[in-house]
Amino acid sequence: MDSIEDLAIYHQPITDTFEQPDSHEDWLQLALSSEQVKTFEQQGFIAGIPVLDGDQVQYLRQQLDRLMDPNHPRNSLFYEYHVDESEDPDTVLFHALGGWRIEKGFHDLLFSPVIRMVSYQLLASAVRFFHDQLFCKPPQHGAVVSWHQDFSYWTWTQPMAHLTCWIALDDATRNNGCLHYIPGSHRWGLLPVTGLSGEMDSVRENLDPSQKQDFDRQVAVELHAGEAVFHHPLTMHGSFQNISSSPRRGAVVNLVADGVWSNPEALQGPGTGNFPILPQGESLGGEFYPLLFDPQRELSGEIDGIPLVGQ
Ligand SMILES: O=C(O)CCC(=O)C(=O)O
Repeated sequence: MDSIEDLAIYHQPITDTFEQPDSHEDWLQLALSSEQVKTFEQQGFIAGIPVLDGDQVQYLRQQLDRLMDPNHPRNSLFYEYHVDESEDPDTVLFHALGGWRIEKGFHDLLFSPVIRMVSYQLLASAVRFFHDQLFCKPPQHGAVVSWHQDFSYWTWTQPMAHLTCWIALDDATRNNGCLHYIPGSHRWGLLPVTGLSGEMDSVRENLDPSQKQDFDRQVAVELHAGEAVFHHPLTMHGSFQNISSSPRRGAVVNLVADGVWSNPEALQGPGTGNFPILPQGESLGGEFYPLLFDPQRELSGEIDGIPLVGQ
């Protein structure tokens, strides 16, 4: 049998899909403003960040079609693969982790200069890739993603210095199941896992009355295809059903600050351990956790004028 090529061995772009900045000035053009960084700090998310142009969206959609075929010759490289992860038999949620190892476009998405720069600003640190995800809801019967905090799935890594970038591959609207957020919920502290695609509201059983009230302030984040929303690892978010006549497909890049280490002693059940796990105490690195942005390497350490979280 032919060996299956695993793109994880490449820690640099394989295609020219994403033009890389070649000057300090180019990097600065991509940076969030200090107002945007403040919004992230206050709300726990920042939306409407352009990541992909029209051609890049088309290219990734074609690659996604291939990845959604369970007979893809490299399907075994996925960390996790669910043709349908919905607990409701009447709705469908395609969810998969690890596409970056399989198709070049999704591999190179990690190296999007916008994602690299914005992650640096929001983590205020050198940035490492954590893992990727695909969330796709078919027309008419796309499932919910229940309200949750991402870090509840990630306690096997410490300290909490994580970030999620969700990229729309279709226009994401209220009708087709765009993400919803509870502003300020990143200050609630960590809540337990209560299911990915079952009851939309199951997390509520763990909330106090004031947190339940905060749900009245939930915000729908509608995005154009190619735009992204970045969120904090404790920000409460979820998405409702797709009842529209078009699909709602999203790609996710999850990131960590360089130095986050492996804590498998804290693995806690389904959905929390399907990653390449490193020994207890070892910093994330090696084949599966490439360094994506190092301010010394990319900016020669000249970071004046770049707004960072916590400044
Ligand atoms: O795509 C969705 O609806 C959910 C995405 C999500 O929960 C995440 O990226 O953390």
